[in-house]
Amino acid sequence: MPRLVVVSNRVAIPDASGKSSAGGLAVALREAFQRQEGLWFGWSGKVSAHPSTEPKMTDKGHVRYALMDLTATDRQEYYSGFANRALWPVMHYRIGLSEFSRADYAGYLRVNRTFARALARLIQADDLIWVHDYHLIPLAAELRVLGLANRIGYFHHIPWPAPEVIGTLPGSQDLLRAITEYDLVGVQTERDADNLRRGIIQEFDATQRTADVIVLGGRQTRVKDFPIAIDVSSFEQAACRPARHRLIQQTVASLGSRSLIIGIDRLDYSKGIPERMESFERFLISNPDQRGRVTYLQIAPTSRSEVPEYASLSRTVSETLGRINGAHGEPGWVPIHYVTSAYPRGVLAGLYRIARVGLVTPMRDGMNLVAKEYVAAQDPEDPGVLVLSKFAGAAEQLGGALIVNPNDKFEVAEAISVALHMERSERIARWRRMMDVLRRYDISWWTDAFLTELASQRKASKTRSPAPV
Ligand code: GDG
Repeated sequence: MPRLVVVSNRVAIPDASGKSSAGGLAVALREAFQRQEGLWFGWSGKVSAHPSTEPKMTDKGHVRYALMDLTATDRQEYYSGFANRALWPVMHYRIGLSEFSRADYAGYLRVNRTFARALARLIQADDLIWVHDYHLIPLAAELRVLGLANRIGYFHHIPWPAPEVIGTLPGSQDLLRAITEYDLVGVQTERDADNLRRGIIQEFDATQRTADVIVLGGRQTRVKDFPIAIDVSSFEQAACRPARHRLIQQTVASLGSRSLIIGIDRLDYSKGIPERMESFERFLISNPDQRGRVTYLQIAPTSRSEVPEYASLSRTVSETLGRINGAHGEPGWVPIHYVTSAYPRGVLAGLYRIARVGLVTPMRDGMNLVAKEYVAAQDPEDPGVLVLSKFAGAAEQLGGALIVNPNDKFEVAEAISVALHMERSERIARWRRMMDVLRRYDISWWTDAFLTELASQRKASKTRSPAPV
């Protein structure tokens, strides 16, 4: 079995107990790494004045971790600048928020090149290389320049927008070409796959060999949807455990007979948090009988606070929250509870379970794992209702949710009302439909499907010499 080499912007090294504190990718890859020997390469998250060009190696279990530090300038240009201020907004259809700078773009390319040079020295001929996320799109092209013919796959965790949207970003043509240096490109939905294939075909003289395969300059790239999943059984179990945590006990006590509506998101403008608060306000205005009978808890751990658009979002959320609570609250009832700290996964699972409504209304989202976690955590005998944005990738799979347009506050408000009044039999039927999908396509399915497809790609017989991006 070939060795698995994972590359991601941030790397989660398990702690002394063997557990990784980070969720997401670490959970997803745990199983794959148990089956095959592996290397995980990426940024340590640390900044250093004179970072080594050699990664720092740490062995844990079957996995070797290879970590690179960045300079403060690299971090600013590659991570905060191009990846998070230029690429992220465009990928989420927020062209107006995208701040392109040539210096940032040069920094993004420079870090990808530095990473490629450090990584290439660690690669063996048969390794399967799996790169993750928008920070590292040019990595395969840089590895090919160094002569690597390995099978290289890329998974894009966020949406891939329509060609006319990605085309607004300076440098997007280079990125589209660079992406064709991968053998397999995984995206979250069929819509993303279609956008990316059309983008490549429109921009270059590329041909479409089959529904999934694009050929450019004699090299073929398969572009396919692999909707990311969750570890369903571990979420079910976590949600069943007695609620020992102080926050769950306090929440249950403070709720009394009130229904709980929950939202959990990184504090990011793609998640639609102020818009959701305003939809909840619309619900209160349209349903005066519900005043004092529902509480909306929004957990939104701060993220990317060094990026100005995120600082501005934080202010907008605080203002919206203050205005709504001031206008509608009463002594003894605060309509919206808002916390910005992060909580352990077990606590989140417990909160999902006691929430009557899961309110997941991003303006645009690659998948949205919170939607899936909410469903997995429900009590099968008395499940809550998921209200889900049509612009979350998860909406393609979770047809049992109440699907809404997050731009329409009246529609979201109406869905909240329908969810709160839904009969138990309908809640169960909808929940079962969604659980069937989650169980069939769980996290093991996701890693297996991607890696099996990557392993079945023909190894490049020659490396075309791509123009370095
Ligand atoms: C990107 C894409 C795609 C949240 N608060 C806490 C906490 N979380 C966890 C959730 C969930 C994860 O963070 C968030 O995942 P999402 O999928 O909702 O969103 P992004 O972070 O934007 O992730 C997204 C994903 O990649 C995977 O491909 O679905 O579309 O944007 O697991 O539970 N976890 C803990 N404490 C918190 O307070 N422990």
